[in-house]
Amino acid sequence: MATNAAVRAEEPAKNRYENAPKNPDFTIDQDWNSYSADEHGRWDRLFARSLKVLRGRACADFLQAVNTLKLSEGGVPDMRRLSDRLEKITGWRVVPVAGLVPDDVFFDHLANKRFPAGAFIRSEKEMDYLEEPDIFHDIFGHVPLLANPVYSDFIQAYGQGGQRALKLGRLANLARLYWYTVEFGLIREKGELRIFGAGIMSSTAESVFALDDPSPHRIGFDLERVMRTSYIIDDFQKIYFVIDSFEQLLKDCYEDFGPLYGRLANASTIEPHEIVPGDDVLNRGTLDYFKGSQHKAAGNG
Ligand code: HBI
Ligand code: FE
Repeated sequence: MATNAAVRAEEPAKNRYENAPKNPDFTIDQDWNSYSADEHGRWDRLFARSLKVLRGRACADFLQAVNTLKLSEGGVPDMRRLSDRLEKITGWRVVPVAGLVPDDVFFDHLANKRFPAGAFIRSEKEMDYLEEPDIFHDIFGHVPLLANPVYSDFIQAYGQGGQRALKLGRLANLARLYWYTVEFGLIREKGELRIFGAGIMSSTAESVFALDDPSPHRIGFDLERVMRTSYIIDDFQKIYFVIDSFEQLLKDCYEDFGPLYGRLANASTIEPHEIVPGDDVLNRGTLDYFKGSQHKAAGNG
């Protein structure tokens, strides 16, 4: 009978940065030299596996930025060196954190063009699914599009909007906007659907499901409709929203959210399986995937 210590010793540390000393803004030292060959190798396998699926599925800006930012140079990226490249393009930097940080801290970083990225990399048994965003989800999924000036302005505006939404008690509505665009958004590109959301980008299974599977709804983006729509966090999405361009997304979100928040206070929540009058329906999903009793979770994979 293995003792607890022996069992614990077998369990790889879930997140070896969990107890790293934190600065007041929750940033930590990435300590890039501490990554093991195993961890570098895992990044390379995740990277290669995702790129194989994403050619023809990810939006052009994403694929171009992966090269511009030299994410393909191999191994876990050194956030300082990556930030030096990114900063020259859009003024953004990537800052290491141990994991999720408090909302107000997160928004303050985004409002100041700093993207917080988890420093830990998922364990071998979490290759296809993990709860918390790890360095692969945050850097491979989120960072490339920060090299796009219009999109990175949207993320900065989201940070500023987040600080205001916290004060107005409307965070749940704003988090839905983030969820259905930054995490799970699709974009029309030369008449085809392409991926831009990081949650899809960093999950090979969802990269296929979101574009090809007949199960989910695919609806044209509408700001108020998105902010009324609840979401599920531990499986594929039942509904994906499609934007025409990052310019359209930024323009739609430049309005003063005050009156919008007023209308949302009296608006009912729309469930993700619903299609409602006024929806620009690109695909009325069969929802078959969600009828099966056992379907795999997608998470921040
Ligand atoms: N912290 N590190 C990190 N990454 C996130 O994506 C994140 C966070 N804290 C809060 C948060 N996201 C969301 O709750 C807000 O977007 C609402
Ligand atoms: Fe994310």
